[in-house]
Amino acid sequence: MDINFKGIMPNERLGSLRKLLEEKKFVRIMEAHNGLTGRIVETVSATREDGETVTYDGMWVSSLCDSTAKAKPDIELVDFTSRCGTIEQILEVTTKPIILDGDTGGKIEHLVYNVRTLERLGISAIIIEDKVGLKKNSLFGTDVVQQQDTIEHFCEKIAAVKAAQMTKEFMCFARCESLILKQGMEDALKRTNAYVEAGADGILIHSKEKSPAEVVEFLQKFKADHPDTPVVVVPTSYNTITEEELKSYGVNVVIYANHLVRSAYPAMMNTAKSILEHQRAAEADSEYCMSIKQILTLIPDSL
Ligand code: SPV
Ligand code: MG
Repeated sequence: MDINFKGIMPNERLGSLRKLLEEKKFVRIMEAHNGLTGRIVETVSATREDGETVTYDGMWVSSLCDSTAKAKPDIELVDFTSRCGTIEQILEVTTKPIILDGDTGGKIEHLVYNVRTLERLGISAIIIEDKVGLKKNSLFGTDVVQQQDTIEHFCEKIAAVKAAQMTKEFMCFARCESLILKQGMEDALKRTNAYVEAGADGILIHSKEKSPAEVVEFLQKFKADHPDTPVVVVPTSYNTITEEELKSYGVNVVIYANHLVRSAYPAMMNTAKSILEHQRAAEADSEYCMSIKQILTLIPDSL
């Protein structure tokens, strides 16, 4: 892994997401929950069949992954200071833009201070979701009790973020949970219209359906009225939809929200189990582990 990088100052990083969105219209974001995963998102590339080499454009600091990596539930238990600790680790070793999963944003009186902290760190955007009370992960859907905020109160939150930010580049995306909570398409459209009206720089529409149909219907309707408003999607459950399809429906940001933590955990479990089964490490070493030489030199000891 190449750790040689020039680094970046916070103000430059902060503005880089807005710039990317203006230039590319479509950006690809992967979750990072520590320095090492930040480095993976920063450096990994792949060459596709058509010869095009592609990379990730930035990082998502997911509440689910940040909590899971700390073995805590995704219920806003990991507090802002701790989230900033994770962000700091990623900032130290990367240069790409960072989008923070801001959960509900908490109390407006606290959120406005946190926005300034995020700007000082060089975070490009916060995404806040229209829920109140004890937040549960959206992918539980209606299996658990989750309460949506009122339109009025959530609009107040958005407006407060926009009024609090010091830079003109910082972005606030409003995440609508109407489809997750089975409140219907009309409710999703009514809310997202209001959120844009309140000053949101873009919206995130979430869904936990296997099929992308409801997201596609939303995109067609929303984009007809707001062709230039950035839209974010998180295709975790409707994972067969391709980036080309998302682009054709007007999506501007795709977030792969949890895939590094979900793939790392099974690998670690296999290693830990194998050693217990075989009463030695030889089998795990050859099957699941990189060599000692590789791990020692994965991160060079100088910049
Ligand atoms: C997260 O990654 O924490 C998210 C996306 O908020 S989801 O888990 O789908 O709610
Ligand atoms: Mg989250």
